Amino acid sequence: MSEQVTGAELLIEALKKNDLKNVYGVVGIPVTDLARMMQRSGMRYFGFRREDSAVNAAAASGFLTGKPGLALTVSAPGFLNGLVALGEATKNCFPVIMISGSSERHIIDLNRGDYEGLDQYNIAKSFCKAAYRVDRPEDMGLAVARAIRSAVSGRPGGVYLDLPADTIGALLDENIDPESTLIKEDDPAPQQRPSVEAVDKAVEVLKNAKKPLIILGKGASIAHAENEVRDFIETTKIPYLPMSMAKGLLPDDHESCVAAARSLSFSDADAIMLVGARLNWMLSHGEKFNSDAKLIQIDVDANEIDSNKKIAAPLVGDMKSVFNELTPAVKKAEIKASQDWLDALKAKKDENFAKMQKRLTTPRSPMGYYGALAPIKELIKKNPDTYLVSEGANTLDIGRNVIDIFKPRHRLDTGTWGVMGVGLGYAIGTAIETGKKVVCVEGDSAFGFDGMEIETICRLHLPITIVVFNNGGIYNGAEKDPAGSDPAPITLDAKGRYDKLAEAFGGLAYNVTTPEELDKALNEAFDAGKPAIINAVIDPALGKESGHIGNLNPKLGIKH
Ligand code: ADP
Ligand code: TZD
Ligand code: MG
Repeated sequence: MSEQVTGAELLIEALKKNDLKNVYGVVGIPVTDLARMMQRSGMRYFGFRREDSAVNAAAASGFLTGKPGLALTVSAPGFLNGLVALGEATKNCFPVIMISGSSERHIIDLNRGDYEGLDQYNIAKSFCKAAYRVDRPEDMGLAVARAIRSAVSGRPGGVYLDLPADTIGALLDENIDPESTLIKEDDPAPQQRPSVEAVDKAVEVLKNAKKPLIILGKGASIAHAENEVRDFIETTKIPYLPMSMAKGLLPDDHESCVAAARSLSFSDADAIMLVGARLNWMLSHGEKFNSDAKLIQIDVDANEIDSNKKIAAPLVGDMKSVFNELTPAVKKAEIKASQDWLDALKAKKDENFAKMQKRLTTPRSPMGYYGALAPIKELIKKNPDTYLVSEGANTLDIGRNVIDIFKPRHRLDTGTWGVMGVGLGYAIGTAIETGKKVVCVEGDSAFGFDGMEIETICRLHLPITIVVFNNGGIYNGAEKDPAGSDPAPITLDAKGRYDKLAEAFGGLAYNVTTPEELDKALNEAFDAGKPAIINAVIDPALGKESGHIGNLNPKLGIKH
């Protein structure tokens, strides 16, 4: 660093010192030069079309690498565009730091009216795990250290870092050694071991169980605990159900996976072990479990325990440490799932597999969801290193059941907040961080939220194949307004050619109407490793209201 350094230089040096080198953002006043300087200093800066996509890319990076992803936005509107994604990352427990340029405090605090002026710092607080504002250049190193530790320790999440324009440009006092202001974080997410009593209690519950079940949540993926989880499951033979972003921790075709016997396992299990999975809406707050089932919960956040149901045996600690204590204890207690229970689940699984196979292979015209998903399922099976990103309602829900995942953290989707418009940002972050191919399965509505990121994908030459399930609507596309001639609230353009967007930016474009055409286009685009959009025409009459969660709609008694 030169003798007198700016806040911008100190920020960059602090990030680099902590091995944070990729930044996803959108520039403008007051961060354009900052982004240039990042790039010139050896960091990689990736420019997006909207801030939520940039923050989503950074969040995907956090999920995949375990280090906080970095996003950069301009003030007020850019900040607000990014805030949904920051909120979502926080809900998802993905570590990410959103850095936004902001106005000078003396203008904001007296509400004097600034270009893109907003009290960002105070607004951000309720949408993230922690928010920090840096008022002096000498605090830049401290701010980055605090942001990193907040993002990754305990339950990971989103952190907001507010950079007023005057701090970015401020010069460090020449009497302060710049290097002395920087901090390299050492062990930012320290182990948290469960107590011996907690482990004993969990073993006791498992010992008394006749029909134990494990629900694997994305907390286990975030913790990179695949080896520990596998050891536990293969030791005890306890059947498990993966939540969507826990798919692939163990391959979905593992003999202990009972995803295809979900209802039976919920209704019959007498002990359920939640492994990094909250009892939130995704698990119907535990209401569908056998009401006598005893619950065990592994979570790094003690506050999660008893949040919806009484937890008989809480195991509070980080996932790896918990299994390091629990697995030897269950080995010693010789805990094994009973063969009767496994046989009952296997019978149900076989029955449901047969039904699924029929759905996937029964020809129908126009093309349906299952017919369109079959070639994608095959492609991922043949190429298990491929990452799958998905969003939509029916597209997401049916796809989650159909497409098997074979490797940890190889599926990213709408997540805990159910947000549309995450797909392309996640796909871009994933392709950049892993260097691997990504298939992005998008409902036509979902794609509309962030579709312009196809320009980003093409500009960066990323190997992302987007398949748009075009059924002409939010949920479906066949509805008419019975009282007039305006399109119905759920209607979109079923004849729209989403593939043409790829063509506009030099990507590959396909329009397909049958599973065979989709298979051919998908494999061609995938093999080419180039940006591609496949417009997959799906029967507009198909698609249930709200996919698999239509029960959450208030009942207003209208016909549709
Ligand atoms: P899913 O949606 O897959 O059911 P959730 O997002 O609801 O999963 O739950 C993830 C849980 O995992 C959160 O409660 C979070 O606190 C927990 N978690 C995150 N990281 C770890 C970790 N390293 N060790 C243990 N628990 C973790
Ligand atoms: N806005 C945002 C940001 N997130 C949302 N989840 C919604 C609106 C509401 N919504 C859903 O919950 S799913 C969905 C919307 C708009 C799109 C469903 O249509 P699709 O998928 O075309 O993506 P299918 O296959 O037609 O069901
Ligand atoms: Mg649709």
